[in-house]
Amino acid sequence: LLAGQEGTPQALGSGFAPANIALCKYWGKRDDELNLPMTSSLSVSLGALGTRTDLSVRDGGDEVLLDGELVPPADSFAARITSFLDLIRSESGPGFRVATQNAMPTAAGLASSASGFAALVLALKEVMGWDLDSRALSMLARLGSGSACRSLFSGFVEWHVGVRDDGMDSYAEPIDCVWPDFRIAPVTVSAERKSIGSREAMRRTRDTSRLYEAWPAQVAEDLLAIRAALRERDFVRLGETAEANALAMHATMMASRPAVLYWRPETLETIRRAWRLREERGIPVYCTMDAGPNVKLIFLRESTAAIESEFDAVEIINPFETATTAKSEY
Ligand code: 2P0
Repeated sequence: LLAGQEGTPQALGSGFAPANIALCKYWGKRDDELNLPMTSSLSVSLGALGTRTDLSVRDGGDEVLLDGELVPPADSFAARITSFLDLIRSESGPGFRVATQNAMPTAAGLASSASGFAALVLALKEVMGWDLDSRALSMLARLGSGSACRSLFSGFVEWHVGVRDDGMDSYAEPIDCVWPDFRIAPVTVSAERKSIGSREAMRRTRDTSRLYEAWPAQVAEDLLAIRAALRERDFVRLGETAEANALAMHATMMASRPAVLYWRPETLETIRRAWRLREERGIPVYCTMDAGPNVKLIFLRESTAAIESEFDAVEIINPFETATTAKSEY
């Protein structure tokens, strides 16, 4: 990927990348080193909510800051950044100071490695002077964290599974669909640190869950449905498919041995509340869940008042709001 890109690093660079939520999930790898997925996946990026990374070259080793605080090098957050930097630099250096800031709704549980690695790759492009297109940058971000390849783009994004062993055809691309009325709202049911990281959980699911055998075919079907729903602006089909896909992913996890179970009682309570809104009041609202107990609601702008009255203090995200009009602060 970086052949012929050697140059003298600039002193400073920065990058911003949005967080993303998958509507058709990435769960399980065919290559653990290169973060090559078993299936394609499709997400929506969260506009101005994401990660900003400021990067500078420094003498000595790397220094990692998160929201202004120095992170100990042994911490897994810093260690993952350093090992990613090791992939892209020669043995003689340089060292970097990586200052990362997350702009996320308060405690919404959206801070993720995806926007972090995508922002880091953009900052590195500036510092290293790489002449790379967005496809190459997406593949570089994928090496840091699989879902990061989708955070290089805004709006709806598809990560193509690829077939090659070297991963050179496994990258994300934006989908030509602007949907200004699309909304997503994280419902935080627990801010606790998760019991098992997604990396290990994915591996365990792939290796021990008999239900995982059915997952790739399910994703293939769901992707077709979601692509068609986006093309036709068919929100019910989109919501039904995304919700069913998330539930199917969790079913594969729960069938792992030992089980991977992220849900808390409040997770199910939240899902049931959304279903009640749908069944009793005809509000088209659907749920998606990732590697944790929190629920994200998806709905259309017209349902905003109903969602706000049912879910206290919920923060509603418009993925198509531009950075200049967004309320997020830096
Ligand atoms: C996704 N998740 O599609 C899925 C759904 C969580 C549940 O991608 O090991 O941090 O770095 O490739 O991308 C979370 O996993 O894992 C994830 P690695 P990643 O958003």
